[in-house]
Amino acid sequence: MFQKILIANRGEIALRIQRACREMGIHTVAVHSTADSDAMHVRLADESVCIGPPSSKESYLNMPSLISAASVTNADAIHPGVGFLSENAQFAEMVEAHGIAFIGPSPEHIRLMGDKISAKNEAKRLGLPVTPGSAGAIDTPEDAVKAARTVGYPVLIKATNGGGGKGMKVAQNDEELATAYRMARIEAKANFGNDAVYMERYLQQPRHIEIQVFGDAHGNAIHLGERDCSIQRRHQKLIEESPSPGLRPEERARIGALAANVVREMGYLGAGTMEFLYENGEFFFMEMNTRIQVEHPVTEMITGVDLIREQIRVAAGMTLSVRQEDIRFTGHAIECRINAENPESFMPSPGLIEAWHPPGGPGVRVDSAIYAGYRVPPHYDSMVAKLIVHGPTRQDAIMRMRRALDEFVIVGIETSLPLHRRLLRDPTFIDGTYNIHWLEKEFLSA
Ligand code: MV4
Repeated sequence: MFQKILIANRGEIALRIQRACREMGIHTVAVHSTADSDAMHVRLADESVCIGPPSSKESYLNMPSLISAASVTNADAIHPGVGFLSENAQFAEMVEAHGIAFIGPSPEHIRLMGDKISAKNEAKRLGLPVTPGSAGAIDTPEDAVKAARTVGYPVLIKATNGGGGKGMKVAQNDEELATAYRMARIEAKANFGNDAVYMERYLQQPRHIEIQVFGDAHGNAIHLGERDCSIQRRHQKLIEESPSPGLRPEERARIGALAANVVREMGYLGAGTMEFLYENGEFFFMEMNTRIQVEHPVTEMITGVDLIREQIRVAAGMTLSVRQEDIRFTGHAIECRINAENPESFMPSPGLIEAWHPPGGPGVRVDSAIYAGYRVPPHYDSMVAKLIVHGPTRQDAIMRMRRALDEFVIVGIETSLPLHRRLLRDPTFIDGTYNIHWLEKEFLSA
């Protein structure tokens, strides 16, 4: 097992990883920008190294700085956390080349899944249902029209190296397709430095359902059920829950088994998430994230499995500590992401935390790196806390979340707490019939 892990991240996920390390008897190294000298992840680590100025590009994304920090502290592994370099194949390669373990899948698997066309082809080859679409990249407007004949309108043009919805364009007919195709290529080039695009059938009212998967280096592969992440605005998730209120247990078992089989066939190592669109009882694979995700706590709450601990174990060559048949899905969990932002305009609201009183009590978990007197810096993601609740039923979890949101006091900055308090009282949220468009098209525009 590793002696010392460098955590190449900040905020609540850096604390989450430190906690797992401490419970495993592993020393931790924090890294931080000059804007984060007072951050909780620095205070709680065994050691810390300043890796650069405030801008992420020069600090948390600075590969040579991170490798040097690991070398001078004698760290034997690096955990990349979420965001930043967590899905950067080149970084994973560089870490390994320095004789340091990268806590994540192989660079080859990161690369394979980073290209959305190769990810989809691999998923299809290994038995997952995929969205009907073009066989590969579409190189000319004429080929786009041809592809649309077989795919069927409405169609969606997506960037091969895309993510976060950037460079996606819908077209209802040949005329719209000409514009959509051109625009998608321009946006893809601008955002991802690569103008390759492909086409899919556009699903109009799907839910976003993702399956947590895990593999070890001994041929074991498991799934840990789904998370419903349909409540999102501009591709930023606000609420995640498990189980999905739109899924039957047989459907979970079926798609979960298919997802775990892909992991086994690929020889995939570590945590992964397979994202699907779900519509009219059908799943369509979209992409695979090759990292731990922000919303992993909802899965931990219903399965009792410590996902960060499993990541560390399998990266060190140990087996997964649970087999599929040991995994029980118990009760219901909901996570609300609390951001430092105006609850109506969604404008960031960094600044001094004057008072901080997180909720507690049965079935309540708060993952946060905030404290009273802390100044939320303007340079990074605006999420300041994840509030996660667990209860025997979805109804219990909703009542518990309402109670916890009402207890939560954050003074000094604007937060999304008031928005979540309204959401947890909305009839459509309560009946669980929402889809990916509900928040923006109905809740926020009402
Ligand atoms: C889609 C889709 C409908 N049909 N693909 C958005 C982000 C990117 N990862 C994939 N996305 C979508 N792909 C087909 N064929 C609708 C979306 C989409 C979406 C997906 C998940 C969560 C929220 C979303 C919001 C808008 C569009």
